Amino acid sequence: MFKKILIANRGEIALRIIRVCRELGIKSVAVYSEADRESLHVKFADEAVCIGPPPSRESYLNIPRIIAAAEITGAEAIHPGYGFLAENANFAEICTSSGLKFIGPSADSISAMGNKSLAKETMKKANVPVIPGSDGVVTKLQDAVDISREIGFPVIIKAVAGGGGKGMRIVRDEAELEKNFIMASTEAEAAFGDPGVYIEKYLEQPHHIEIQVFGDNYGNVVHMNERDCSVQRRHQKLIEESPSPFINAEVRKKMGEAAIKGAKSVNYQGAGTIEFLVDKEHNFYFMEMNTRIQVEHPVTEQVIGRDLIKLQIEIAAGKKLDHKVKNPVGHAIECRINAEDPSNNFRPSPGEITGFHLPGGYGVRIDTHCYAGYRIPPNYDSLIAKLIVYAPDRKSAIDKMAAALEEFTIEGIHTTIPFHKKVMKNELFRAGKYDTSFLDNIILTNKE
Ligand code: MV4
Repeated sequence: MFKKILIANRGEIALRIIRVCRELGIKSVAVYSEADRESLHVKFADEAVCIGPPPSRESYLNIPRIIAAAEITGAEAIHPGYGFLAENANFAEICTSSGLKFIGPSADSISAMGNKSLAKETMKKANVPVIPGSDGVVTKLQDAVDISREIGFPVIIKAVAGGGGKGMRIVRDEAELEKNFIMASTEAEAAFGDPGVYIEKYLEQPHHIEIQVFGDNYGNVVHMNERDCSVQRRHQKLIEESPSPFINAEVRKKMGEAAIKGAKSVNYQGAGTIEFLVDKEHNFYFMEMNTRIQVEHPVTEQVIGRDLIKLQIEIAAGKKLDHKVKNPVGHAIECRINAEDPSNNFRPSPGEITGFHLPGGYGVRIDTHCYAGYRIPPNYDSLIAKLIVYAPDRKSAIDKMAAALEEFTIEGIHTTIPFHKKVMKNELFRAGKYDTSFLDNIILTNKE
């Protein structure tokens, strides 16, 4: 096992990783920007190294400084968390060539999934269902026309270097195709430095359901069931739950098996997530693979009864997977508490937290790096806490979440707590009848 790990991240996930290190008797090294001097990850790590000024480019994305921090402190491995450098194949490669174990998949696996069109082809070859569309990148307008006619409108144009909803265009008829094709490619070039786009059939109001997978260094891959992440706003997830209220045991089994096939086909090591779009008839299609631990991993931990961060570290250290596929037990829901004002278009609301009271009790979990007197810097994402509840069934989990949200008090800034309280009371949500268009609809019908 490693003796010392550097955590190349901040916020709740840095703290979450530090806690596991302490449990395993591993020394932890925090890195921090000048904006994060007062952060708990700096306070609770065994050592901390300042790696630069507030902008991410100059600190949490500054590869030479992070590698230098690991070398100076004698760390043997780097945990990238999520965001920042977690899916940067170049960073994973540099860690390896510097003699540091990157806690995650190989640089090759990261690259293979980073190009969204290539990832789709890889999955198709592995017999994982994919959405009908172009074979790879489309460069000529005539090809775009031919493919769209063949699969039928509406179609969606996506950037190969995109992901997470960036640079997508929905095209409803042929007259709209030319202008959107050119704009999508131009935007992709500007945003990602790669003009490549691909085309697929546009599915109306799909469900976003993802499967957690884990691979070890010996060719073993397991899945850990699904998370339903359909409650999203502008491609930002707000609520996740496991199991999904939409799929049954048979669909779960098929999706899990497809995810394992997909992960095996790229010799996947460590924690990963295969995202699927699921239509009304429960047909599921590969969308993207995330080659990192995700924000919403706690809902999976609750229903399968395992610490996934601990498992990531153990697998990186060479341990064999001992996890067998098992059905979810109970029901877990996570609400993302962001420093945003839901009554003002979710506008960011950084600043000082003047009052802070956390809910608690049986089945209530909070992952947060915040405290009364903490100043949320404006430089990073707005996640301030994850409130996770666990109960025997979905209804009790929703009731527990509603009660916990009532008690959760954050003063001095705006948060998404009032938004979550509304969702927990919403009849469609309570009935489990929601898809990715859910928030568009409640904003229309719930005008206050
Ligand atoms: C789609 C789609 C419908 N059809 N692809 C959004 C995130 C990006 N990774 C892909 N996304 C979508 N791709 C086809 N062929 C609808 C979406 C989509 C969506 C997906 C998941 C969760 C929320 C969403 C909201 C709008 C659109």
